[in-house]
Amino acid sequence: MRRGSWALLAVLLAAGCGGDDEPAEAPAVLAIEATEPGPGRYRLVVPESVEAGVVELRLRNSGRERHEVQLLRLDDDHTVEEALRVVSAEDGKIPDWFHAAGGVGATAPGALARATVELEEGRYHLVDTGSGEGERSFAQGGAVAALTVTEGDGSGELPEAAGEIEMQDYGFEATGLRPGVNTLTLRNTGNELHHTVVVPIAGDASIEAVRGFLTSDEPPSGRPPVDFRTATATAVLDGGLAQVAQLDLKAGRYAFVCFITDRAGGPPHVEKGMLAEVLVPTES
Ligand SMILES: [Cu+2]
Repeated sequence: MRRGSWALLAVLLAAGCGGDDEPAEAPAVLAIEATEPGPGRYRLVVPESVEAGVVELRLRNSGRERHEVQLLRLDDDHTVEEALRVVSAEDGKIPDWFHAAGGVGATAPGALARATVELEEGRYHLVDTGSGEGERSFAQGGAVAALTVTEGDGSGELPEAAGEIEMQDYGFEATGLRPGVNTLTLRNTGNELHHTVVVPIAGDASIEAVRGFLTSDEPPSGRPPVDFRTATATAVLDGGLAQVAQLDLKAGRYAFVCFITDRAGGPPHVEKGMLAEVLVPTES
């Protein structure tokens, strides 16, 4: 069949379906721009408020580095400076007033990335926890923005996604992954905070070699079994939360890893077994 007839078919289906149904309510859109106003200076530009409910985040990266956005909801009067100290703390403790509410993963310069989150009412901050080649995170360089989520009717649901990554205490279940840009539900069904760091496994290295590499204090010898240059990561989610995000994958073997700690502190979750080998099959 020629391409043209597929396009025609799509038009016919669109015209023929759903005539009697109300159009699905589109989620509110929160436009975010990551900018670099000067050397070592970073900004996130975002509206001051949005209504509670399902919100589509659209991150436009106007800078030259890869940028990402993590949403944090802070209870009481806790400040974003305190929150950034939690993120970089050595002891790994995560206080009860600190909530990770998802966000947009690392986005290439010039690109527009989307993610959909469910936001409850509260005081939020957007922070860019990436750091490029630098020592300081972009958030420490100024990429921080406050966001008030106001009372809303809480309506709407996360959009349907073709695949899912479930994060548990302490493991991953991935379904429906394919080569290309995947739209995925990211679901934290555990009690602790989790994210998914997606790292290609090098060559025919075993997942046990990856585990040894990631959990050993010894300096690595020889070729690393994973390639962090092409790694990507999802935003962090509190236990019980879900979001939809895009993940660009190639066919092949990946290690899914979580480096977050328990709220009580302790080792990163990879040391509690939160590491999985995931195969993205070649499209049949
Ligand atoms: Cu975790």
